[in-house]
Amino acid sequence: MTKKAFITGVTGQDGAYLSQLLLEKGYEVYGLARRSSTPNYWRLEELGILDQVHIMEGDMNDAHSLGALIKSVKPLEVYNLAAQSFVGASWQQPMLTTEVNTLGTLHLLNAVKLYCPETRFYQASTSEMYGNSHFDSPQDELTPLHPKSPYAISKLAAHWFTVNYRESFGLFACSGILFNHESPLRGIEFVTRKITDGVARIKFGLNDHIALGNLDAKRDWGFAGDYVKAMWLMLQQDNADDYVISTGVNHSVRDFLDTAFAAVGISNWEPYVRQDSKFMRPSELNELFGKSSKAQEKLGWKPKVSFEELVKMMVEADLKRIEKLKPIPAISRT
Ligand code: NAP
Ligand code: G4F
Repeated sequence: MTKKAFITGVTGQDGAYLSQLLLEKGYEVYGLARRSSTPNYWRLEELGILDQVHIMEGDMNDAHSLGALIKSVKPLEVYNLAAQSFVGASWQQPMLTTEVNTLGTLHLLNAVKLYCPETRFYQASTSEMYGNSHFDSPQDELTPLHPKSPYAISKLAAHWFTVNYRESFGLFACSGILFNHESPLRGIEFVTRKITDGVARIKFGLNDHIALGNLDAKRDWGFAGDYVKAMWLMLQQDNADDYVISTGVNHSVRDFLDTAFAAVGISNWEPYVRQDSKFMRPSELNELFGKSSKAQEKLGWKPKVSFEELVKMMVEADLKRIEKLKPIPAISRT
C-alpha cells in the first residue's frame, strides 16, 4: 500500500526538500498550500517535482479546511512546517504569527486526534525558543527555554501543545528543535540568502551594496537538505520524542559575508555592505549553537554539508539566477 504524507508549508524551503525526499522514498505526497492571487510554487518547480505533489488548498487559520483534508487523505505521516517563519516580521504581526504558528498547529493536532489518531506527527520547532542561553551553550533538549520574539513565543506554545498531545492523548507527535538551516531555496528576506543574492547582484553590476542589520549575531547554519532527513527519521522510531538538530558550529553574519564575497573573488566586502537600523531587531539573539548528540545517537543523523560548502552552493545558485536576468555580465566587461 502507498504511504501517504501530508505536508503543511509545502511551498516553503523545507516543504520542497521534504517533498523531494519523501517522493524518492516512494511516498504519495499531499501538500497544503494557501490560496494567493499568484501561485507560489517556484521551489517545487526548481526541484522538478511540482507535478508529483498533490497540492491541497487550505489554510492553517481555517480549522475546517484542515480537518476536511486530514479526514479525506488520512495520511500515515503529517509534517507541520507551515508558519509565519520570519522572526523580524513577528514584532509587526504578532497576532497573525500566533494564529498561524500556535493556533494553526492546534487545529492540525486536533484534526489528527479526531480523524486519524494513529498518524505520526512532526512539529517544526526552533532554536529561537532558547532565547539568549549564553550560559547554556551549546543548547540541547534540556536547555531552559526563554523566547525573545513573538515568533519564538508562538513556536514555544506550539511545541508544548505537541508534547501535551503526545502525553495526554498518546499521539505519536515529535518536535524537531531545528537550528537555522539554509539552501538556495531559502526565502530572500533571511540574512543568508539576502547576502548571497546581494553578492551575485554586485558581481554582475546590478547593485552596489547590501543593507544589513546586526553583523555580530552568530547562528548555527546547516543545509536544509540534511535537516529534512532528520524530520523523516524522527517519525520512523519506535517511540515519539523531541530532538535538537544542528551542526554544533556557529558563525557570525560577518563570517558569512567573508565566505560569500570570497566565493566571487572579493576579499574586502566593507565597501559593499551598509548597516541600516531598519534591519535591527527590538530584541536580538546574539548567539545560537546546538548540540545534536541525541539525534546522532538515536536517529543516526549527521549533517553532511559544511558551512563553507553551504555558502558556496548558495552563491553559485544565485549567480546562475542573476546571470539569466543579465545576459551581458559586468565582469565580462572589466
Ligand atoms: P518558509 O520557507 O518560510 O515556509 C513557510 C511555509 O508556511 C510556506 O509554504 C508558507 O506558504 C506556509 N504558510 C504560511 N502561512 C500559512 C498559512 N496561514 N496557511 C498555510 N500555509 C502557510 O519556512 P521554512 O524555512 O521552510 O521552515 C519550515 C518550518 O520550520 C517553519 O515552521 C519554520 O518556522 C520552522 N523552522 C525553520 C528553520 C529554518 O532555519 N529554516 C529553523 C527552525 C524552524 P507561502 O509559500 O504561501 O508563504
Ligand atoms: O536569517 P535570519 O532572519 O534568521 P533568524 O532570525 O535566526 O530565524 C531563522 O532561524 C530560526 C531558527 O533559529 C527559525 F526558527 C526562523 O524561522 C528563521 O528561519 O537572521 C539571522 C541573524 C539575526 O541575528 C539577524 O538580526 O541575522 C541578523 N541579521 C543582520 N542583518 C539580519 C539582517 N537578518 C535579516 N533577516 N536581515 C538582515 O538584514
